[in-house]
Amino acid sequence: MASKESTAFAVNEQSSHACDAIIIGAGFSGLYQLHKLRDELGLDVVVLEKGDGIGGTWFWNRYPGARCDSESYYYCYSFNKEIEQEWSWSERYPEHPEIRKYLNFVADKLDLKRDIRLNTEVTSAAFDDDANLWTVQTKNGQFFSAPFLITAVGCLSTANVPDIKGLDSFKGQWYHTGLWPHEGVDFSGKRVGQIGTGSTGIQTAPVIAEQAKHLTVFQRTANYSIPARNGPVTADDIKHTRDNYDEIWRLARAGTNGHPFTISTRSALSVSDAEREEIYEKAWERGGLRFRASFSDVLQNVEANLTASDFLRDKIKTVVRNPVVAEMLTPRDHGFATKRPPIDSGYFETFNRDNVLLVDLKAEPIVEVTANGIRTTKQDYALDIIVFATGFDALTGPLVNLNISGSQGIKLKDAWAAGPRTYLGLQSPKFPNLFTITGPGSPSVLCNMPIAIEQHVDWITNCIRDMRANGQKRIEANTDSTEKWVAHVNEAADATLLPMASSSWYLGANVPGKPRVFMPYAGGLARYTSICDDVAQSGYRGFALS
Ligand code: N01
Repeated sequence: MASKESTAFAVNEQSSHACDAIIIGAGFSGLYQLHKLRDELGLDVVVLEKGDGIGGTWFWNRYPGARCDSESYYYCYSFNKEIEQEWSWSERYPEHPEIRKYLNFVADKLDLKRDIRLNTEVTSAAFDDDANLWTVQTKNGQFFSAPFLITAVGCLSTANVPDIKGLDSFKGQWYHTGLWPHEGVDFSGKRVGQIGTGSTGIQTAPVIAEQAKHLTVFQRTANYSIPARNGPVTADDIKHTRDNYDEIWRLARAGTNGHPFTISTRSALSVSDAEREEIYEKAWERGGLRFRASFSDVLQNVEANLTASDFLRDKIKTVVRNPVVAEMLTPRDHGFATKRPPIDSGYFETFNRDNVLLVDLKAEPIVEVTANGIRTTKQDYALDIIVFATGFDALTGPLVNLNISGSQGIKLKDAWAAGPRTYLGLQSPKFPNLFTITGPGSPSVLCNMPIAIEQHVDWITNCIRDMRANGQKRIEANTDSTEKWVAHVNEAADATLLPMASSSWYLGANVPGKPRVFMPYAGGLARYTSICDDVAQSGYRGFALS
């Protein structure tokens, strides 16, 4: 373990804390990283967490209807058999309080909380080239220093509140779904306006519509959605899962998206129309993200994709009674799953309610927020509450906002001005000893997150272990290997239809001014894992170690 003397930073001794590794964020990734470094490598580790509780994305996203889109039995850790056998989920898609309860259960079981500093927001991080040391400053004036800095800040944690003229003048209340008040919001008797129809908007609209006097949904881009078919988990389900966990995790790691099911090997174009319809119908009835796996080429071939898109477009017509509204809700500008596909509990049905109105922002863009509501180019909508379900400055936002300065003072914000440049999504040149869990350039958001997180945390832990064993103090991604990796990330994306959705947050398109770069690695989790393993086994090819 590093001694205080060897790592102490020359700032106010009263408020400085020296350790072996600093982790930023106490969600799924921060908790597991703490456990690995502290309990397996025996390091002195501190986790700095902005919130006053643990849970990461599940700490902040408490909007009505917030649930997980992966199924509960695999939206959890796989590294600990006791946790696996002791924990029981109550629903197929657990609601946010249950996921927080799970993470607290894990943190208590592994005694993690003693090394987590809550209410500790990082305001900057700087690398000292001479000492090979990161120093992190917090909003409450504390300094932490360590040779290793690991970001565990999530990919979707920087709320994107659109800069709409007049918002300050609004007399009602407004909220962003990703920063939801912990005490909840009382919608009873209120006229609510919701902007945004991504996964979040699609989850929250049905619940708000039930509680509010009236809901107006302002839609910029119509979206596909598959029914979640949520329901209780039975005792038989729990037993079956517990008995089969080894196989479940094997399948999850062997696949493209970290889900424990296989993608069909058949092309959507290789079967008759009737057979294809039957396969889609079964997948629709089963519900959830598995719909994507119905055929091998839904995300590879435009014609194959069209079969899935058309099937889902037709479903909207069968659910929504008013044909004009059904057409407004029908996506025409992108293919199914080229943007992250939402799953829902009664989303399209919501538009059959008398107290719900759909506004098409393509036909009547928002002009401004007024004191009393939202004004579009066509009319004024009187509102008491505005809900921004407008997503996030994804992947890069949470990292750039940490105000990180690397070697020779270079700022991450400048290094990534034209888009993120990482080697394996794990490191960026000029930022030695900084590891980014599920960083841009890794499979991250294209996966069931806990599985992607575990793969990264295991790799980082092994890397630090190897460095210590070899007496190495510094690791830095080479520029050359990074450029090649960035090219490979683009190539992997271009082998799919994913870059075709021009409004996708995968491309940064949802944030005005953000460079249009496809950010996650679309080559699949299994392939990515084997590349990372190979790099490690080769003695960390592509990194400079000293
Ligand atoms: O955000 P989004 P999200 N004016 O960016 C619209 C994960 N997630 O929070 O498409 C008007 O997808 C925007 O319109 P457009 C999941 O990975 C997971 O819904 O850009 N509208 C879009 O309709 C998901 O993909 C879970 O044209 C504006 C919406 O707001 C990711 O989080 C649950 C606008 C934003 O959709 C993000 O989902 C929920 C503007 N100025 C989310 N700006 C679980 O697994 C944006 N929009 C539980």
